[in-house]
Amino acid sequence: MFALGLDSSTQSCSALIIDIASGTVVAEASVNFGAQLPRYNAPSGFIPDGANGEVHSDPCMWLDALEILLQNLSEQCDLSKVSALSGAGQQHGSVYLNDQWSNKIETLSTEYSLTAQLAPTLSRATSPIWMDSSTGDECHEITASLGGDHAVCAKSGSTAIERFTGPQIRRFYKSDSQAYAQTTRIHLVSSFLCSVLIGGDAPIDTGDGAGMNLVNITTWDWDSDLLQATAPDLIQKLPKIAQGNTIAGTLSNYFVKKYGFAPGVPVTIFTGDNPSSLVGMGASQPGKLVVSLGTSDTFFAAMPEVVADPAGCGHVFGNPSGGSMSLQCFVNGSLAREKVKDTFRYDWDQFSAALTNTPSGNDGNRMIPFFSPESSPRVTIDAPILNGSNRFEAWQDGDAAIRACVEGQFLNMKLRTDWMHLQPEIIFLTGGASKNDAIAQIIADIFQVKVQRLAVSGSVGLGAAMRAAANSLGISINELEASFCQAEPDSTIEPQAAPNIYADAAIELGVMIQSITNP
Ligand code: XUL
Repeated sequence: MFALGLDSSTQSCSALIIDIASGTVVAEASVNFGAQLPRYNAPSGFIPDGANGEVHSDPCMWLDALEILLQNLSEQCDLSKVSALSGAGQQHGSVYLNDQWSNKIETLSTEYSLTAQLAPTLSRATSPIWMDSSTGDECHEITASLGGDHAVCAKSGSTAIERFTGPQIRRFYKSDSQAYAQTTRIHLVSSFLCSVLIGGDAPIDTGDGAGMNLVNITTWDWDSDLLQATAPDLIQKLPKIAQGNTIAGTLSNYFVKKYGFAPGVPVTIFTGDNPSSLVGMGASQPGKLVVSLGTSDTFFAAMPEVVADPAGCGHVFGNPSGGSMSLQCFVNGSLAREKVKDTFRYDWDQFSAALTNTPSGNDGNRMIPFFSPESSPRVTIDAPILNGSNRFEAWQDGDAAIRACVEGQFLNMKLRTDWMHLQPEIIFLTGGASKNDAIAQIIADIFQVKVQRLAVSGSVGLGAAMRAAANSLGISINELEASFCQAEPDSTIEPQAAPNIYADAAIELGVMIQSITNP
């Protein structure tokens, strides 16, 4: 039994096919938008140099990539063996369709490409994506209409955010009301691609849907106040919201005829890339946290109960495996670690040695390690704040500065995620810096829980394939996790520091942070 998982991300569209019986990945392919589809002039997957913070992509590029990808997969593997399919899309991006859409999508012919048939159904030529920051005014308007940040966050799981789809829709309505009026359907990237695959309108799942500032996280349905604050007649233009285990339909004949899939393959509704990654990392049940160390550091976890961040910095999304998940982004990630390293002209080995040479708690030397405006907590700042010995505060103690930076990052992460009421049993660490044992040790000590590195690559596509297998082939998520989400050998790090060291340090850093957020 094969399950196919698709991942339409910012720079590429990838897929993998898993064989449930052998617990292996049997085929993998990826299409890089910039390199393989240069005619869209989007070297990094989006149209560069947009005005006023606009960042758009051409949805036809995503369709062309899907076709190249399936062609490539069909050359590697007999696609008639695929018996379940699902996928994920970059979150927040939206596709605007006109009154030809519903007919065209049901009558796709293999004589023409997807793009040739669906380009005329777009009521907006390009799609705003998650990198778009042009909607500051619209966020203010939606917030004012609801009565403040707290109200928007309590209802939708996030404050009004520039990249979220509701503010984007409002900007479209305000700037081109005629094209908005001609729009009969608005899809997310995820639900758009799912619709194309089933040849009909697919629902939006609660995971990706919660990234719109339009879905109520208590009812998991469209929220009438948010809809009203966003744009007129919006409810008629949106598909249904559904839980992640919903089967959207079966694969359309277009794909059966063109790529050799068997007829009747069930397609599970798509979700956002982050919710899909939660599943692919083996963390879809509460108790398992994922910390991804990248340009920015990201924290996500299945939540035992639905609560919104009272500080309005975090996000609540639906968990594709049921319930909800949290996501919190820390802008000052790898770049901050690198800046401190470079200040002392250390290489990465010296950076790691500095962590080993200094004690847990860093003799009371503390740093708010923000080199640029931070989102968790929201603060405009351009240089770290140091508190400790004279040498340390004067940036003369390289080893202490490096430990203070890493401790500061993860003490802040602990403080900012307390609202999620998690009871962690394990942290799965991923991303570039996750291989660094000294950083992993500090994370284990601060959270007082064991840290493990997983051998999973492509967790978004894998999560999609696992969801498809769980929903359509009757395989339990536990069984799938045991087969596909393996830890790297010798990758487990147990906490070593006494719990009170970092409990006290968190209080001290909390006071420092409070003084810059509420001066
Ligand atoms: C999440 C977010 C990004 C996108 C693209 O809120 O904006 O992670 O999902 O990956």
